[in-house]
Amino acid sequence: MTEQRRFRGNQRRVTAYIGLGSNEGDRVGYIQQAVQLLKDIGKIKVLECSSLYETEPIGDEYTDWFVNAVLVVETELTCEELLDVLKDIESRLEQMNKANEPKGYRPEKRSGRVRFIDLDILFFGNEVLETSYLHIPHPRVHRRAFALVPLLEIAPDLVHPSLNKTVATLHEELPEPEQVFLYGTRRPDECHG
Ligand code: PH2
Ligand code: MG
Ligand code: MG
Repeated sequence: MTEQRRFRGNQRRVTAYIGLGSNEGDRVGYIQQAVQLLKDIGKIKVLECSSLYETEPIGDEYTDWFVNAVLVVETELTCEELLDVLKDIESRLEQMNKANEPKGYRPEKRSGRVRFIDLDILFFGNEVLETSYLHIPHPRVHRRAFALVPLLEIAPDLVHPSLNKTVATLHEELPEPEQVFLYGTRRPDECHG
Protein backbone atom coordinates (compact mmCIF):
# COMPACT_ATOMS: atom_id res chain seq x y z
CA MET A 1 0.00 0.00 0.00
CA THR A 2 1.10 3.62 0.28
CA GLU A 3 2.62 6.08 2.72
CA GLN A 4 -0.94 6.68 3.83
CA ARG A 5 -0.56 3.64 6.06
CA ARG A 6 2.25 3.66 8.54
CA PHE A 7 2.99 1.09 11.16
CA ARG A 8 4.05 1.76 14.70
CA GLY A 9 4.41 -1.53 16.48
CA ASN A 10 1.32 -3.40 15.40
CA GLN A 11 -0.68 -0.24 15.11
CA ARG A 12 -1.91 0.69 11.69
CA ARG A 13 -2.29 4.42 11.24
CA VAL A 14 -4.50 5.74 8.51
CA THR A 15 -4.90 9.22 7.07
CA ALA A 16 -8.57 10.12 6.89
CA TYR A 17 -10.46 13.15 5.59
CA ILE A 18 -13.49 14.37 7.51
CA GLY A 19 -16.09 16.78 6.14
CA LEU A 20 -17.75 19.19 8.58
CA GLY A 21 -20.96 21.10 7.89
CA SER A 22 -23.46 23.26 9.74
CA ASN A 23 -26.40 25.33 8.51
CA GLU A 24 -28.02 26.46 11.75
CA GLY A 25 -27.25 28.88 14.57
CA ASP A 26 -23.62 29.62 15.31
CA ARG A 27 -22.37 27.60 12.36
CA VAL A 28 -18.70 28.55 12.77
CA GLY A 29 -18.93 27.87 16.51
CA TYR A 30 -20.30 24.35 15.95
CA ILE A 31 -17.51 23.56 13.49
CA GLN A 32 -14.87 24.89 15.89
CA GLN A 33 -16.34 22.91 18.79
CA ALA A 34 -16.39 19.74 16.70
CA VAL A 35 -12.72 20.24 15.76
CA GLN A 36 -11.84 20.74 19.44
CA LEU A 37 -13.76 17.60 20.49
CA LEU A 38 -11.90 15.61 17.82
CA LYS A 39 -8.56 17.02 19.02
CA ASP A 40 -9.42 15.81 22.53
CA ILE A 41 -9.63 12.18 21.36
CA GLY A 42 -6.36 10.38 21.99
CA LYS A 43 -6.49 8.05 19.01
CA ILE A 44 -7.12 10.86 16.54
CA LYS A 45 -4.43 13.33 15.57
CA VAL A 46 -5.72 16.37 13.68
CA LEU A 47 -3.07 17.22 11.10
CA GLU A 48 -4.69 20.05 9.18
CA CYS A 49 -7.92 21.97 8.81
CA SER A 50 -9.03 23.72 5.63
CA SER A 51 -10.37 27.25 5.67
CA LEU A 52 -14.07 27.67 6.36
CA TYR A 53 -16.35 28.09 3.36
CA GLU A 54 -19.91 29.32 3.06
CA THR A 55 -21.77 27.11 0.62
CA GLU A 56 -25.05 27.01 -1.23
CA PRO A 57 -27.31 24.28 0.22
CA ILE A 58 -27.64 21.11 -1.86
CA GLY A 59 -30.89 19.17 -1.61
CA ASP A 60 -34.44 20.50 -1.75
CA GLU A 61 -34.99 20.01 1.96
CA TYR A 62 -32.25 22.53 2.84
CA THR A 63 -32.84 26.27 2.43
CA ASP A 64 -30.11 27.83 4.58
CA TRP A 65 -26.50 28.17 3.51
CA PHE A 66 -23.93 25.93 5.15
CA VAL A 67 -20.52 26.54 6.59
CA ASN A 68 -18.26 23.67 5.47
CA ALA A 69 -14.66 22.64 6.09
CA VAL A 70 -12.50 19.53 5.76
CA LEU A 71 -10.05 18.07 8.29
CA VAL A 72 -7.13 15.73 7.71
CA VAL A 73 -6.55 13.37 10.60
CA GLU A 74 -4.28 10.46 11.33
CA THR A 75 -5.86 7.70 13.34
CA GLU A 76 -5.35 4.20 14.61
CA LEU A 77 -9.11 3.71 14.85
CA THR A 78 -10.88 1.54 12.32
CA CYS A 79 -13.30 3.16 9.93
CA GLU A 80 -16.26 1.89 11.98
CA GLU A 81 -14.75 3.21 15.21
CA LEU A 82 -14.10 6.59 13.61
CA LEU A 83 -17.72 6.72 12.43
CA ASP A 84 -18.89 5.98 16.00
CA VAL A 85 -16.72 8.81 17.32
CA LEU A 86 -18.16 11.23 14.76
CA LYS A 87 -21.77 10.23 15.55
CA ASP A 88 -21.01 10.61 19.26
CA ILE A 89 -19.60 14.12 18.74
CA GLU A 90 -22.64 15.05 16.62
CA SER A 91 -25.03 13.99 19.35
CA ARG A 92 -22.96 15.58 22.15
CA LEU A 93 -22.96 18.92 20.31
CA GLU A 94 -26.69 18.64 19.67
CA GLN A 95 -27.33 17.92 23.37
CA MET A 96 -25.14 20.86 24.43
CA ASN A 97 -27.03 23.06 22.01
CA LYS A 98 -30.44 21.94 23.26
CA ALA A 99 -29.42 22.78 26.81
CA ASN A 100 -28.55 26.35 25.72
CA GLU A 101 -31.53 26.97 23.46
CA PRO A 102 -33.64 30.00 24.21
CA LYS A 103 -37.16 29.07 25.41
CA GLY A 104 -39.61 28.62 22.56
CA TYR A 105 -36.87 28.02 20.00
CA ARG A 106 -38.28 25.59 17.41
CA PRO A 107 -35.87 24.83 14.60
CA GLU A 108 -38.36 22.26 13.26
CA LYS A 109 -40.72 25.13 12.47
CA ARG A 110 -38.22 26.53 9.98
CA SER A 111 -38.91 26.17 6.27
CA GLY A 112 -35.84 24.03 5.58
CA ARG A 113 -34.08 21.20 7.31
CA VAL A 114 -31.40 22.21 9.82
CA ARG A 115 -28.13 20.52 10.69
CA PHE A 116 -26.31 21.89 13.73
CA ILE A 117 -23.35 19.73 12.90
CA ASP A 118 -22.75 17.02 10.33
CA LEU A 119 -19.49 15.06 10.37
CA ASP A 120 -18.80 12.72 7.45
CA ILE A 121 -15.88 10.45 6.64
CA LEU A 122 -14.93 11.48 3.09
CA PHE A 123 -11.87 9.25 2.65
CA PHE A 124 -10.26 6.64 4.90
CA GLY A 125 -6.81 5.89 3.49
CA ASN A 126 -7.34 4.04 0.22
CA GLU A 127 -10.25 2.08 1.65
CA VAL A 128 -13.22 1.30 -0.58
CA LEU A 129 -16.07 -0.01 1.56
CA GLU A 130 -19.77 -0.49 1.04
CA THR A 131 -21.82 -1.81 3.90
CA SER A 132 -25.39 -1.00 4.85
CA TYR A 133 -24.27 1.89 7.07
CA LEU A 134 -20.82 2.84 5.82
CA HIS A 135 -19.84 3.97 2.33
CA ILE A 136 -16.19 4.88 1.88
CA PRO A 137 -15.24 7.08 0.09
CA HIS A 138 -18.33 9.17 0.80
CA PRO A 139 -20.71 8.34 -2.09
CA ARG A 140 -21.21 11.99 -3.10
CA VAL A 141 -17.80 13.52 -2.33
CA HIS A 142 -16.83 13.66 -6.03
CA ARG A 143 -20.02 15.55 -6.93
CA ARG A 144 -19.97 18.24 -4.23
CA ALA A 145 -18.09 21.52 -4.54
CA PHE A 146 -18.67 22.06 -0.80
CA ALA A 147 -16.38 19.07 -0.15
CA LEU A 148 -14.03 19.33 -3.15
CA VAL A 149 -13.16 23.02 -2.72
CA PRO A 150 -11.86 22.60 0.86
CA LEU A 151 -10.11 19.38 -0.24
CA LEU A 152 -8.53 21.24 -3.15
CA GLU A 153 -6.99 23.63 -0.63
CA ILE A 154 -5.39 20.94 1.55
CA ALA A 155 -5.05 17.83 -0.66
CA PRO A 156 -5.33 18.62 -4.40
CA ASP A 157 -3.32 15.52 -5.35
CA LEU A 158 -5.29 13.09 -3.21
CA VAL A 159 -6.55 10.28 -5.47
CA HIS A 160 -10.10 8.99 -5.17
CA PRO A 161 -9.44 5.24 -4.74
CA SER A 162 -12.31 3.95 -6.86
CA LEU A 163 -12.56 6.70 -9.48
CA ASN A 164 -8.75 6.97 -9.79
CA LYS A 165 -8.86 10.72 -10.22
CA THR A 166 -7.29 13.44 -8.13
CA VAL A 167 -9.31 15.93 -6.14
CA ALA A 168 -8.11 18.64 -8.56
CA THR A 169 -9.46 16.68 -11.56
CA LEU A 170 -12.75 15.87 -9.86
CA HIS A 171 -13.16 19.53 -9.03
CA GLU A 172 -12.40 20.58 -12.61
CA GLU A 173 -14.91 18.07 -13.93
CA LEU A 174 -17.85 19.23 -11.78
CA PRO A 175 -20.59 19.96 -14.32
CA GLU A 176 -22.57 22.54 -12.36
CA PRO A 177 -20.86 23.28 -9.07
CA GLU A 178 -22.91 24.92 -6.35
CA GLN A 179 -21.68 28.28 -5.09
CA VAL A 180 -18.81 28.15 -2.60
CA PHE A 181 -17.32 31.24 -0.97
CA LEU A 182 -14.40 31.55 1.39
CA TYR A 183 -16.18 32.29 4.67
CA GLY A 184 -16.73 36.03 5.05
CA THR A 185 -16.58 36.85 1.34
CA ARG A 186 -20.19 36.16 0.36
CA ARG A 187 -22.48 39.15 -0.16
CA PRO A 188 -25.94 37.77 0.66
CA ASP A 189 -27.88 40.52 -1.16
CA GLU A 190 -26.19 39.94 -4.48
CA CYS A 191 -26.40 36.17 -4.17
CA HIS A 192 -30.12 36.14 -3.64
CA GLY A 193 -30.63 38.44 -6.63
N1 PH2 B 1 -24.91 18.53 3.59
C1 PH2 B 1 -26.00 17.86 3.29
C2 PH2 B 1 -26.93 18.30 2.27
N2 PH2 B 1 -26.58 19.50 1.63
N3 PH2 B 1 -25.19 21.34 1.26
C3 PH2 B 1 -24.06 22.02 1.56
N4 PH2 B 1 -23.78 23.14 0.91
N5 PH2 B 1 -23.19 21.58 2.53
C4 PH2 B 1 -23.43 20.43 3.23
O1 PH2 B 1 -22.63 20.05 4.10
C5 PH2 B 1 -24.61 19.70 2.94
C6 PH2 B 1 -25.47 20.18 1.93
C7 PH2 B 1 -26.31 16.60 3.99
O2 PH2 B 1 -25.32 16.14 4.78
MG1 MG C 1 -23.31 15.17 5.02
MG1 MG D 1 -23.63 12.88 7.79
